[in-house]
Amino acid sequence: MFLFAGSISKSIHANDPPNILFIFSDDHAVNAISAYGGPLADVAPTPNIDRIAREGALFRNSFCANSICGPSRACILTGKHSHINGFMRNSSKKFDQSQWTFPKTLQSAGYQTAVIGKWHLNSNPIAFDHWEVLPGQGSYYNPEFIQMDGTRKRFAGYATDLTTDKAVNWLEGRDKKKPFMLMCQHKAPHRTFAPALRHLGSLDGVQIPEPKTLFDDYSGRSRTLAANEMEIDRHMTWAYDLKIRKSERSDIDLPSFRNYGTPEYNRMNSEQKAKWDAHFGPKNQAFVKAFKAGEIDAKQLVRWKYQRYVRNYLETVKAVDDSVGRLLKFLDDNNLAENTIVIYSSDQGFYLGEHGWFDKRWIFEESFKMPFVIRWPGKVKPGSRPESLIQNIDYAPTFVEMANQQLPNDIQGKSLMPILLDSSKKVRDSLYYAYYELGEHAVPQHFGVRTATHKLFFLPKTDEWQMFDLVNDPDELTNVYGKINYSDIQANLRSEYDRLRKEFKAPAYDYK
Ligand code: SGN
Ligand code: CA
Repeated sequence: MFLFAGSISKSIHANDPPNILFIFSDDHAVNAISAYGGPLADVAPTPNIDRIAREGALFRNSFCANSICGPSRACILTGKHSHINGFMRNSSKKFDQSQWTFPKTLQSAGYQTAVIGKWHLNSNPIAFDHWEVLPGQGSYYNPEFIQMDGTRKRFAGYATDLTTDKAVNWLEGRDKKKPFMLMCQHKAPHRTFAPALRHLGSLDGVQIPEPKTLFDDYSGRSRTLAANEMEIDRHMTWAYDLKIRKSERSDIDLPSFRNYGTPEYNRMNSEQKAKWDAHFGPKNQAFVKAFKAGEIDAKQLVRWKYQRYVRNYLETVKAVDDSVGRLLKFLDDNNLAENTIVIYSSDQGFYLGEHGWFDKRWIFEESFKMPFVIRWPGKVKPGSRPESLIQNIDYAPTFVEMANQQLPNDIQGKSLMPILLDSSKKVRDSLYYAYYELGEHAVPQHFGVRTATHKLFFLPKTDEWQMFDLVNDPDELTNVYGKINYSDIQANLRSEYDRLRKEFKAPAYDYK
């Protein structure tokens, strides 16, 4: 069929079920995607993700239902909130694979299905003709992948590149008579934000703009914020996060929150270590020298850490963007671009210094948001910018409708098809959010609602309500809950919150 050229091949394609290429990363904040136009737009190295946004739609109001890795992935597979799909926390025992997932429907409809890269659901994938996944969080350098026979195999190289190689290999060898659904899921740019060696230094000399809230003092909001263990200032670890090993700083007194060691460095071979050291060594020496000379005060230290953190993070993003470029080129070169839907998304957002933080978990914008850009030639208008609130529970019903299949009737998400065909459409007026984790980074459980203009959430442990006016206070610095001039809005949000909890069958609070 690929012998035909131009319009003939197009018309044949138009009748075929579309292929779905879902490119997914871990902890990629919208602020680190140039096309989103945020404060880092000039330095975010994402020309290929930007290309998807240019040739398709970019959803500005895209959110997760639970801002943490495994739970977000479970929401995507099932189209249901965490308390219904059962995977409420990263530490949840096992993803219940007996329940409905969208790959099951696509596979039985004749799609060839594959997932490659990060899975993180304490189980082996089901309903995929092919899978090859990282164990747990996986490693950046010379990582292991779990094979379909259950064994682990170590591969030389860098996780993002290897994941892409495996995705391209699978596409090349697939059964070309069937449509495909491929989930290419990167570990990057998750902590420890370790770039491909070829990208080390690619942002040298670039000053990363600081967020307005880098020195947030957490006043005017829940007292729990100041107790979170995710501050660049107090909780970033020297070797693990900031890449200054003990041997490079042993003679200076730098307080360290915890010592996680250097697991990624230890995985490298001597050639890889040499490249790493050539990049970080002289910079670390200069930093230690300046620190010893008393040239760096407390505020400057936070600024220095911020620069190093976000530079590494963005350099890590660069290989993810390369991956997108390679996959788009594969589609172009193989006459597949016309009939393949391409999506780029990430499991949640991430703080890039906003509120002085790294990590995620909170319902605050930077970690609540998920990137969502989609190209679908002939259906999605190039350059469109839908405003509708969307959520990760919507992906499964969307994929099922794309494949023209039937959806079970207990799915909580909504198909985005109406918006894809007409970007002025909306699928909902409010979103429900629930975060259930218990330990790491000390972010308390919380549950909330967001509309186009406001956000309200509840912290059961401290029995606090928080409310934010997103129009007048986009950085979410002032809790307006209980303020007299917000009483009508507050009452509306409270009843919307109750309505959503009822509609979604949310369980009672349990914060032991
Ligand atoms: C790891 C990280 C945390 C991170 C969680 C969850 N610590 O535990 O910083 O918040 O993952 O991330 S690390 O020492 O292992 O890097 S998630 O994206 O998988 O949910
Ligand atoms: Ca994640």
